[in-house]
Amino acid sequence: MSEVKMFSEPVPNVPWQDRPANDNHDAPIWRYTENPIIGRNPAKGVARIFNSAVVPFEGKFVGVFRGEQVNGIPYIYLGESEDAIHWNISEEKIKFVDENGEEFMPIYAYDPRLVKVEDTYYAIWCQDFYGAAIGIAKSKDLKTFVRIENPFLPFNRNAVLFPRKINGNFVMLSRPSDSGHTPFGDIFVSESPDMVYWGKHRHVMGKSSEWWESLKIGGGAAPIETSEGWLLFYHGVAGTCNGYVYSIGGAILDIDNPSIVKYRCENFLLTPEEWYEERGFVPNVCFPCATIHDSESGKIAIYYGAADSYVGLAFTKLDEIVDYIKSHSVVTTSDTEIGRR
Ligand code: BMA
Repeated sequence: MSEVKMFSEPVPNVPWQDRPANDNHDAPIWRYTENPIIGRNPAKGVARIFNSAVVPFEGKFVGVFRGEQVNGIPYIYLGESEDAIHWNISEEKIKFVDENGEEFMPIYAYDPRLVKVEDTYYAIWCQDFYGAAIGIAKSKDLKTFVRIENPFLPFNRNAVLFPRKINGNFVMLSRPSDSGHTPFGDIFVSESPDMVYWGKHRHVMGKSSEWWESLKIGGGAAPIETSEGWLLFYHGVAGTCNGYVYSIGGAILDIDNPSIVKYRCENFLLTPEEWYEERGFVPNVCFPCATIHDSESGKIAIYYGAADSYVGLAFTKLDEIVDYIKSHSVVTTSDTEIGRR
């Protein structure tokens, strides 16, 4: 097995369970046996939590959770945990404010990501801006969230920030879309010197001919910096005669120019097969939004929304997943810049 290095802070208390001895899955990624880690009605007024993101914070863990209120409107709730498995979800929505500290709430907010760049945490979500678009807020203490400029024009979803600047700029993946259930979609990357002005837009990768990602794809967890490149867990969607099926895929992007796909796994890494993934508000959805990873041990815990109803947890090891992605890599013309290669 190759020696792959992870460049990030060690997180010795990363949640973990060893791979079961009798696990027959092809990809080296396995579910937590006590899934789902967040079940229905997790807080007063919140019917379901899914598609949520977590980070290590002061020896513990904090997360931003997509909570579907009992009136059906999604919002973002803060949660805290000692072990990153058992979560206390606040009953209050996050109160977003503007630069002057005045309340500034989106009409709705869903599919949040949470990424630390330098000394600041950025929560990024999908919201209404005359249709589906991306919202961002910054926070130093994970208590007060100050909204900053919306990065992109509508329609867009699945914005995922890289955990460090590249060549001096903030870097963000996104997935231009329509304002509905979007039967198309590729991953693009954009840069910003200040988190206000975004440009240098590049295509990263498109849907593929593999059935599980043949309709559309979208960024998932914040990319993990490794000696092989940026390790990206994303979602790929198949359009079946019975609706969309969301699986988790893996790719490795060039470390200095993440619009270049170095490796892309032709196989899904995780696809709906457990009851909490196959059955729920929207069946057959595995939707990754975050990882917690430990650079010392190479352990990676992946947080994913399941069936738009639950939060699931899966595990992998850096060496094993990188080897698997590399040995099943198929990079196609949909992964290259038009007119460049
Ligand atoms: C996408 C998003 C996700 C959701 C998925 C499956 O378009 O809205 O929040 O998990 O559909 O319903």
